Amino acid sequence: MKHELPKLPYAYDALEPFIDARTMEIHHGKHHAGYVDKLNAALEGRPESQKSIEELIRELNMLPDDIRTPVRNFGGGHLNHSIFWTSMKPPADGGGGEPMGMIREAVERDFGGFSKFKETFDKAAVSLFGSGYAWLVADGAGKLSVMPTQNQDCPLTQGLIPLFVIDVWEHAYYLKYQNRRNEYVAAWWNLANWDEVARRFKP
Ligand code: MN3
Repeated sequence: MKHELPKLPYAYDALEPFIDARTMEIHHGKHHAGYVDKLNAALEGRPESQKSIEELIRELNMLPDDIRTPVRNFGGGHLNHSIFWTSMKPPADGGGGEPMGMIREAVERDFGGFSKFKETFDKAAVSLFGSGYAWLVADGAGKLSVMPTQNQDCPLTQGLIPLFVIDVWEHAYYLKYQNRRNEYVAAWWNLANWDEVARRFKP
């Protein structure tokens, strides 16, 4: 089974002005595509090539030594970007705003309110040193938390369920925002896909 670059669920320019089309084109068409190619190359001829990307990342620490690092980096890159694209929705289609229903209730219960959640998430995204991601995750009991991960690590490896994610590698924002990661993170909230969070959240 070959892993494939997923099609974006919107056009490259659909997240303008918050994320520019050129950044999206390079990020999806070059960075993400590169991870998929390198993952396929690392798994070629191996029995692990039959596993889904979710299985590989969930079972990362049980993989044979010689493929664990490429799966961690390239497989993580593939899965994390797949989650990142669907964590966003064009503002014209209802991206942004605040969650409703069950997610709203869980956010209020576990963070003490939406603004406190947002503050925690912003801090994780802005203060992460180097390259990585900030995540909203749920544990097996449905309790929400925010966590940063370094490089291409994914919360799934720790048994957590990723609900949404912001990519804070420089390639995600540098063309438009240069070193102003805080401005990118602030703008990103206009794209938050709460419908996808609700779909992934199964307490
Ligand atoms: Mn990226």
